[in-house]
Amino acid sequence: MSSNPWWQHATVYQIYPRSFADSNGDGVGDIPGIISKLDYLQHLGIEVIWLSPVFASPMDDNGYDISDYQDIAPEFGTLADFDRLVAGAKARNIGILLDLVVNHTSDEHRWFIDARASRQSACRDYYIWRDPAPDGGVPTPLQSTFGGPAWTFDLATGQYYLHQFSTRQPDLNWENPKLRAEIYAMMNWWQQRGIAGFRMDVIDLIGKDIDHGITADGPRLHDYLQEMHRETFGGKDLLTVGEAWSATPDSALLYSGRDRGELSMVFQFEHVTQQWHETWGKWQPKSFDLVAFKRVVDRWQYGLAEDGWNSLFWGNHDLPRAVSKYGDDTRYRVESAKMLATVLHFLRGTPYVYQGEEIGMTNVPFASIAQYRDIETLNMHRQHVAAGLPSTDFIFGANANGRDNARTPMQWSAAPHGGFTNGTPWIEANPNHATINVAASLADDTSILAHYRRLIALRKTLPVMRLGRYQSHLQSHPTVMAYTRDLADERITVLANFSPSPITLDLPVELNTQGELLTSNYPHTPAADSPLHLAPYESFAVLTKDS
Ligand code: TEU
Ligand code: CA
Repeated sequence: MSSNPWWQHATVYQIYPRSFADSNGDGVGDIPGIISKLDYLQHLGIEVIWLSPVFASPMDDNGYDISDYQDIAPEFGTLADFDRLVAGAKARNIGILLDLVVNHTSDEHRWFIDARASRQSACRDYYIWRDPAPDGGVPTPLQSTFGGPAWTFDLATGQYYLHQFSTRQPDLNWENPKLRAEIYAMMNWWQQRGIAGFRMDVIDLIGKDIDHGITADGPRLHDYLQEMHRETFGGKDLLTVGEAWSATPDSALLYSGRDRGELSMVFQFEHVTQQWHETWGKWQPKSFDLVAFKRVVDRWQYGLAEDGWNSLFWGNHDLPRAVSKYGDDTRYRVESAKMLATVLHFLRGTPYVYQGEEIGMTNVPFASIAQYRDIETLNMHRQHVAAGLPSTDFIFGANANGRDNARTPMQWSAAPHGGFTNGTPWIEANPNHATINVAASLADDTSILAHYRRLIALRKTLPVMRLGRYQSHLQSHPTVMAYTRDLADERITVLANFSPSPITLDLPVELNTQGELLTSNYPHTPAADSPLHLAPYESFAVLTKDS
């Protein structure tokens, strides 16, 4: 791996195809819709698009249940459309990351159809089958992430199959070398089509040892990733990022260490799960604790300072909208959205922008379960209500943390459905699209969009922003975050007020706000001397050069 790979100074934009842009009025986003927005993405300045799955799928989990890895779902388009997207993006210096979902397939994949036909089928061992427990019940007590047991009985062959997600997402058996070879061949087939890399779905689960109750970080995980590296993207200068909910700074070094021959980086979720209720998880979220959050940032910035590489993100298609979760999506929506962007984009790592984050899209206040579409939310609603929780209480949790918050149509204009479709969208648009939309943002050079363009442009020109050594300050301050980045004689100082109240701050001597103001979310220039006054959600970054 070269010492300064291209993806260390790239900014990635995640697209959820179903909700991005609908080109044919069927209410479902599609690839021609994405192609029609490439000029907008070029204007934003991003260099990579992470494309959530567009492959053939019965859409039980919106495409994360694949029935054919080498074909495009008709509702999203055709292989020819995909090739046009890759070519159109390349012409704008944008690479396409594909979503590799190989912990499980759809139950409509030909491998599974063959596997469940008989115990002697050629693909039987591509999946994980176990006999019933002595009492005829499930082989192990493992629960699915989407609720209920992780095992389903197959009457025809008299065995249970494992599915860590929905019953229609049977887990693949990575211990089978023939299966692994088929997956590597599929990956190489897509590489031939000019993609820039892979985002890998729940990749920390493929090394599972289910009989010992081990799902994540299993005994053979890194053997498989090193084999995958050798057989597919090794030496091809691609960006590979693994989704790993179990990752810690130490295990992240195993995935992304320079000489490990595995991945470029991982997505870790410690800043997400630290806000979950011990028992009810994300359905009863705890309030945001900045000091706890800063501790996680320090762990990862220091943990991967010498080796490995961080991914940086607030949101994605599974998480609530950043400004609603970490900022204020009413009175200070603009100021807090800009503050969050500044805090994230000056950290050391590769930043990811989730569609709509760059215009400050918010969570959606759905009132009834009938408005939701996400299988996890619908399953969990059923389970919680069956356990006696009033539906309204569950909706409260779903409003805060449900995955559909990220999946409402992209808001392009004040037109009906935010200009996402001329038809009826598969999920309702957020009513605030009348004011929060791309058209209004493009017309306003003080918009959140203009702020993101500035940050993305700075990363291309400032080596200290990409490679500077991270140092945190004010670790115990309850509402202010402060850190510096140093490279040679240059230092960037970042300060951010995470609260809706003005703050007066005695600046420690090592924090100097004098220098070139790189960005701020208020028109005034930050004061030079201490005490420093910060307005609600005020944030800025200053560049100083040693004289
Ligand atoms: O997500 C893994 C995962 O565990 C989350 O889906 C889950 O929702 C968690 O509670 C976070 O909210 C990946 C994909 O990102 C997700 O969209 C898929 O549903 C899942 O894997 C199965 O493929
Ligand atoms: Ca469509």
